Amino acid sequence: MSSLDLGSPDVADPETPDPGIGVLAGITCPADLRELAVDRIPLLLAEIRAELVRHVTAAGGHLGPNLGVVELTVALHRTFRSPHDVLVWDVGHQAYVHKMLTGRLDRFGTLRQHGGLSGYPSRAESEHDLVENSHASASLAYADGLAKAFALQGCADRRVVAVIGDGALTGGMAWEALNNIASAPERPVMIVLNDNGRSYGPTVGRLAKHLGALRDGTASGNLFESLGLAYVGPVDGHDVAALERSLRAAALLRHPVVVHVVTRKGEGYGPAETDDVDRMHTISPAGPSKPGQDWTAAFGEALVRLADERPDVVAITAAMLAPTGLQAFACRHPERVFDVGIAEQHAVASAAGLAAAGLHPVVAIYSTFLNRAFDQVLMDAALHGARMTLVIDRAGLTGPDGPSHHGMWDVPLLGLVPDAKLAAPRDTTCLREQLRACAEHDGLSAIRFPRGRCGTDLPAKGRWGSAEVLLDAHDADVLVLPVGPLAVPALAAAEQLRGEGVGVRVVDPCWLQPLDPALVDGARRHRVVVTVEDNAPSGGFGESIARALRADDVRVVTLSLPEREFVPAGERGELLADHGLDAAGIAAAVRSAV
Ligand SMILES: Cc1ncc(C[n+]2csc(CCOP(=O)(O)OP(=O)(O)O)c2C)c(N)n1
Repeated sequence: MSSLDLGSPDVADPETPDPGIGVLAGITCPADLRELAVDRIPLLLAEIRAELVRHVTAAGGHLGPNLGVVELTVALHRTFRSPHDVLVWDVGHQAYVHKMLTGRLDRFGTLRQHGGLSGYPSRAESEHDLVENSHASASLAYADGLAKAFALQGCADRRVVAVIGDGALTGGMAWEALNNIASAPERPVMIVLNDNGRSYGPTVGRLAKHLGALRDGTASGNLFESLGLAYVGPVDGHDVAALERSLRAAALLRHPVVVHVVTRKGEGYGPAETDDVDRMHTISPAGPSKPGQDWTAAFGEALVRLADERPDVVAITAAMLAPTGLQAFACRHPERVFDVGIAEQHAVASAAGLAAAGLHPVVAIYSTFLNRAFDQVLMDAALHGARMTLVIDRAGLTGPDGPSHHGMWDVPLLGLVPDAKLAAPRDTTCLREQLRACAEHDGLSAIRFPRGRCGTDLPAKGRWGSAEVLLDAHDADVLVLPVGPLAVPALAAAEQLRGEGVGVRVVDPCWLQPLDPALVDGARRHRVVVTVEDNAPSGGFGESIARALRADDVRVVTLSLPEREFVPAGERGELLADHGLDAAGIAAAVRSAV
């Protein structure tokens, strides 16, 4: 077969004609792709790239990773017979092309929208999707489990193929799985290593160096072969024929094997190829950006100020330097920022080590990924009295990334950690003050804020201990306690209710744990207390208030996300409204309680 690598035309180049979707529209399932004449493939690749760019630049999503796997996805579906053979996509953010080729092209325009296609594989959407967790480094464990099951069930003809990026390969889970996969030569799991040298930014650590040496032929050994895995590659990930040859050769080995595929993130789209920050790993929808600073940037600035005064402050990220706002700190104090790879457990446990030696580590992490490191927070940090700060971004409803990305478990989880303090700022002034207080705390503390813009400051009118009164109403017997920026809809609800003759006091608790006794005392002077939070209810703030007021004659209404349910994708504002956490929902809850 001759090489099909034509060099990707730049779909952003105005000189490049729009290829349409003449070939792509004819692919309704992978079998169509296998029957496609080889000379049609270059046009198919161009059509896929144009569709990716057209839709993702308009609606937002993971552009760079998908542009990088166009040829790889085509080759995988031409070589294997999904769903009989199982393709497991690590993270799943790079599965857009897979969606187009498995019968979802007509709905591609609904990607990541409320009621539309998920931004990750989705079992509800297709029999070709199996794993939708979107938390990195888990694909090899799934593959190991599937291969074990197929062996026991006598389905040895079903191939298991995991596609994992070099970034995801830095995660501990991947290595636990490799240890298992390599020890069973009779179970031929195929690991397709999609090596583009990047996570968001360049992949860090010694493993990344080794992959680089394997890529350019200067490695003195081969880590995978040393483990007992077969190794095929490196193969040009933008050459479909070469990919198909390598995948077939690897399948014929009937042995656990790593196929080392070298790709370029953002391939074929100039603005992505030249984006130094993250190759357009993920982009926002087109349109004017909303005014004001976002929470991540506000945290980044506050941390730089703090770190300028406190040489003991160091920062840790699990492969998300820019997305967690640490870029400015890294430019100013590069030696005080540690990117540990996609390794949240290591991030927290190594932070405990930094703390044990007298530094003050700040672990910047998305709420959903903190789930991975709960044991490290509890045992490695809290049990040892580690003085450290967790900065939890994307807390609460996050939006279009869906159930795996909503930050709805950090409050309940941290509620289990003895002596941990947890703050939720409502605006940037609070963020700065609370970050400082966290860094001064003699133990583990955390601060949580959502995705999006911060809005204007909401000044306090008074204090109840560490809680801040935002709206006082003479003789009010209803108290609303909003968590963090939910102060905004709470104040709007109070305004509406005032017009109806219902007096409402709004107090920002500021610290969700431990509960300030002054807040509890103030709350018990009301007939109705309404708490508002966008996290899971069990172990949430509302539950602690209700527990604290259990012996009092106070009606406590707790507004939160639903109990033990995964929340689907949607815009944050839309989802808040769906769950009664907007001004109208809060006002309605007060009306029915009084
Ligand atoms: C446990 C976990 N931590 C962080 C993330 C956020 N994240 C999504 S993709 C990504 C980088 C993945 O890099 P790689 O596996 O090399 O894939 P690429 O995007 O380069 O194709 C990260 C850090 C995640 N999904 N899961």
